[in-house]
Amino acid sequence: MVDLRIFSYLPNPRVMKAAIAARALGVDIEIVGDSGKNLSNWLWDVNPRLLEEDERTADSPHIRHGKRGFDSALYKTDAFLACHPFGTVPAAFSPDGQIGIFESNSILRTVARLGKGLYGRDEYESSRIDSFLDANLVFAREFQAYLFALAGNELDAALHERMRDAYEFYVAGIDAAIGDEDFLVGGCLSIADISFACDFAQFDRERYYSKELAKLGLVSLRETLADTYPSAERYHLALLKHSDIAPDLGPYVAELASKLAAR
Ligand SMILES: N[C@@H](CCC(=O)N[C@@H](CS)C(=O)NCC(=O)O)C(=O)O
Repeated sequence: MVDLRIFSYLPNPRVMKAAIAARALGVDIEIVGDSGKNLSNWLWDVNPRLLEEDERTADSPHIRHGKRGFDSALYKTDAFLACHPFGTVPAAFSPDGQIGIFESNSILRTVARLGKGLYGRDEYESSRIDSFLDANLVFAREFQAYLFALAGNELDAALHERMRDAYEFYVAGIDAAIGDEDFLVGGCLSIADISFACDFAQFDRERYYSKELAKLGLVSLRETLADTYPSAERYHLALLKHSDIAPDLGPYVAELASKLAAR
């Protein structure tokens, strides 16, 4: 039996957080899922599965409306929602399916706890790691809404300004914390670095919309990072090459780079 099961759309940098930590710590996790587009054809359940076509009907007892990032109908069972009250993926489950763990940073924490590593040397370091994870979640939620608006051609100046404030606040803190160091806490890789690497790789998608931003007279915040926050930029690029991180994030970042080149 695996130590943790995760259901999500794939590839998903939020899932990569757990995958990176699991490989580094030797924790056995199982990741099940499909492309974002196809996840609307799945039963979101404690035992997720692809639905047959005749099960995907408007009168299905499991039908729900997507709330965040999904416009289509989704099929979520009551058992899934009992474990995952916010109804989101990535959705992790204890091996017996009794306990749902949501929020990718908390799924990452689960792996670190199971593998007894990457989570600081004492309670103070663990708590400082938690501080970075919490700050990171706030930033990630801001850029999630911003990227949805960009993808849906719904961005306006007010949302861009809100994103810029969130970006300045968060990235200035990371830049100051990292300075010339390689890792955020305790001089070695921790889940704070892994979470930053994965979320920031997702924020990198903002660069894909630089033309749309320019049309609105706005700048890509990501494009300004190297000039304004060189320590954060150096740290981000170094993490992408880290031997524990590159196997998961490498293909994701490479795909974005090829899409950018093709634009
Ligand atoms: N902060 C959460 C974000 C999770 C999230 O918002 N997931 C969205 C997809 S990006 C979702 O599952 N939406 C389900 C729905 O629309 O009902 C995390 O890091 O896990």
